[in-house]
Amino acid sequence: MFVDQIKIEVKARKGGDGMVAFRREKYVPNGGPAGGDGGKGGSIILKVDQGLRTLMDFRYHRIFKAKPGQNGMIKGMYGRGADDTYISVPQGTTVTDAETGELLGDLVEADDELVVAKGGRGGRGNIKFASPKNPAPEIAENGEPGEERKLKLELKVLADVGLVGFPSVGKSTLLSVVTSAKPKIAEYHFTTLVPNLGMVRLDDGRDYVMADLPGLIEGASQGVGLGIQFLRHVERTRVILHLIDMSGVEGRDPYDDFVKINEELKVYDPTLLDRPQIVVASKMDMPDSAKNLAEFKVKLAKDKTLKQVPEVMEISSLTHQGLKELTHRTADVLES
Ligand SMILES: Nc1nc2c(ncn2[C@@H]2O[C@H](COP(=O)(O)OP(=O)(O)OP(=O)(O)O)[C@@H](O)[C@H]2O)c(=O)[nH]1
Ligand SMILES: [Mg+2]
Repeated sequence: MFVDQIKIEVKARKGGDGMVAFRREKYVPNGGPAGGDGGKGGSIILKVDQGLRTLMDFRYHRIFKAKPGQNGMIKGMYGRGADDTYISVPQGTTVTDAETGELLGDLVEADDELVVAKGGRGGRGNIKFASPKNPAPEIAENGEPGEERKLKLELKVLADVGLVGFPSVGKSTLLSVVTSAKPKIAEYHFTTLVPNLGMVRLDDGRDYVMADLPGLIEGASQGVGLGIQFLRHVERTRVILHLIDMSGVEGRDPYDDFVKINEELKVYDPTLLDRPQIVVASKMDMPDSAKNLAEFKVKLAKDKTLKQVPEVMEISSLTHQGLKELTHRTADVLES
C-alpha cells in the first residue's frame, strides 16, 4: 500500500513549574524568596526532509510527544527549557487539523518548518511574586500545558508538469530521457507506484519540474487501481501531458484511452480539464503508430463534447523523435 495521506497525533509538553523556595543562610533570619522559573516545554515542529518521498514512515509511528520543561529550582535557578521535537516530512506535505479541518500549512520549500503544537510557557518562581507588601510570597505558577493536536498529513507532489495516462504508455521512459531522473521502467502495468520527479533543463536556460505519475485506469476516480491516490497529485501540476500509446500493441483504441482518462480527471475534479493539456502521442517508432495517430486525429476533430481541442505532439522516447519540440512547447505553455 502506498501511503500519501495519514493521521498523526502530536503532543507538545508543559512548561516547568515555578519553584517556591527561600534563602536559608545561617545568621540571616528573613531569607528572601529564591524559587526560580520553570523552563519552556518542548514544541513539535514539522520540517521538510528532501530525502523522504512518502508518508510511509508514519504508518507505524503515529504519536509524537515532545519533552517537558524542567521545573524551577532553589537558589533562583531557572529550569532548563526542553528542546523542540522535529518530525521529518516529505516536500509537498499539506497539514490540516484533523478535528476542525483547518488548514495549518503547506510545507513546500526545501527548508520549510511548521510549528504544529506549541510547548507551554514555564511557570514563574516565587522570586517574581515578591513585592514590598509581600516580600516572602509562598506562591509560584505551574507551567502552562502544551498544545495537543490531531493532524492530517497529505502528500501532494509539486511539479510544473504532470505525466498522465494509462499504465505502460511510456510515462517513466519519457521522464528518464528528458531529465536525469532514473525511474523504474518495465513492460508490466503499474511499474510506477510512487511519483518520480525530474528537472527538465532546456538549452535556452529554461527549466521546470516534471512528475511521472502512476498509471490511471478506468474507475480510478472511484478507487480502482492506484489512481485515486495519485489523482490528488495531478491537482498540483500546472500543465498536464497526457500520454497515449499509439502503437496499439495492448489492443486498446487510443481514442478510447484519451476519453477514459479525461473522464477520470473530470470526475475527480472538473477543473482539471480546464488546465492546459498537451496530448502526447507516444511510441511513434512502432509499426502501426502513424496509422493509429491519423485515426485518432480524425476522431479528435469530430468529437463535439470537447470544450477545446487539445494540441497533439508526437514522440518516441526510443528514437528521441519529437522530444525537443515537446519539452520546448511545454515550457512555452508554462510561461503563458
Ligand atoms: N517502442 C517504444 N517503447 C517504449 C517507448 N517508451 C516506453 N516504451 C516501453 O513501454 C513500456 C512501459 O514503459 P514505462 O515508461 O515503464 O511506462 P509507464 O507509463 O511509466 O507505466 P506505469 O508506470 O506502469 O504506469 C516499457 O517496456 C518501455 O520500454 C517508446 O517510445 N517506444
Ligand atoms: Mg511508470
